[in-house]
Amino acid sequence: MKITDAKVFIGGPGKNYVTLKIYTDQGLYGLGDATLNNRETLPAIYLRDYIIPNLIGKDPRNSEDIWQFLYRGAYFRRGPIAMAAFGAVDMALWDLKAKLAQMPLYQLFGGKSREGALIYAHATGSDLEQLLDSISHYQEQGYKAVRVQCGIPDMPSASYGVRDNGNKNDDYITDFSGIRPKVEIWDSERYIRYMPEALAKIRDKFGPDLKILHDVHHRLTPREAAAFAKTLEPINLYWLEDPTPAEDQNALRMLRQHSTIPIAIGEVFNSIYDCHTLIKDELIDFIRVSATYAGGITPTKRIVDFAGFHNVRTGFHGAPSHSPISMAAQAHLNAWAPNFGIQEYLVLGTKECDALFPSDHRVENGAFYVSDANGLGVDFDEKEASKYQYEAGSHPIVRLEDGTMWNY
Ligand code: KDG
Ligand code: MG
Repeated sequence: MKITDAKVFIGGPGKNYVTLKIYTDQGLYGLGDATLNNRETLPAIYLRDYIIPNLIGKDPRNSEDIWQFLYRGAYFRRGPIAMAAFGAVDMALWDLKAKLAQMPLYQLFGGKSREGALIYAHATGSDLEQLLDSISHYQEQGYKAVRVQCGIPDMPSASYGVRDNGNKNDDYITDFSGIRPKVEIWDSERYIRYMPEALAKIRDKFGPDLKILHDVHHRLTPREAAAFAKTLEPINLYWLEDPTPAEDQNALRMLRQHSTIPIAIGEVFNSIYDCHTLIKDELIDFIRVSATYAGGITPTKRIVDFAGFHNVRTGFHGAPSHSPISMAAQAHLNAWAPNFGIQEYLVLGTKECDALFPSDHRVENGAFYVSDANGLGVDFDEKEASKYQYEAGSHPIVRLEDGTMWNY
């Protein structure tokens, strides 16, 4: 069996999905995702200029060797651009492998450990009242878990993760008006003062069963995060995400010494080496890598297995920019993983997205049910794809009130 060709597509309904399609001499094709939010053209160029010419003629069944070829062969290793490109190839090869075996992909990992996999949505509000309404909206749809983000009184700009367009499933994190980012102003003191009170009111209103998650988006210093985490303990969060900058892994050591709050981190990690110390030293409770940025299913499955040795559960990234192909790859891992925790989920919900990526995966009552179709169980409609093209977008950047750059 040989790879005969591969193509990269960029675009989607209000999102710049980067989709790889690998063709073979047996008529089967595999699909992979290389969407690197706000830098989408870069993995696409890596795929087109280097990777695809090297794939032609290779046996797609040798997915491990092809992954090692891409990773070791690059010499200058890692980084999100390269790993997203490798991730797309790896997903497409697993898709092909499972199609060849005529099985849903999870069967190749060891079958299902569960039926529905718990998911969480993003509830947001520019103030607490709006946030409470947004949480009710998701609860009414059957969600058992929500990430809650809220505007902070007297903060000059919206705080992280606050939508200004209700509860729609669009990529509200990206501003598609151009490549130059808007500026948001951040104040950690006001945030630390207000957020515990807001979270306590949420717990009071929704009772003990709602799983409440909150994302700090890397904005606190280690000492601030430790103090903040201690005050949140009575609220019983499901997790506190990215409390400190992801590069400073010692920060979590400090946090652990001061608080028992569950910590989730890893959406910006792109290799097992980024996760290694945090998992081995049991400094986190949930690992948040995504199958795209971590380099595909092959390395992500290794991370999941390693995490399992240390009681760390999965909580894969699934931001609004996340492609249904990457989500399908994660859904198969979620169905299998003995140490599954939760899945962030903001993909479906639009007719256009379902038309571009037809699948029988389904969401019901706050859980994701993986399709039993062969392979990843998601297709890609090229005719639909021809309606879309790349649109430049950006995340906001963040500054303190005196103009100092801060972490987005
Ligand atoms: O592109 C950036 C997003 O992926 C990120 O802001 C989303 O923090 C995020 C989350 O938890 O989904
Ligand atoms: Mg996050």
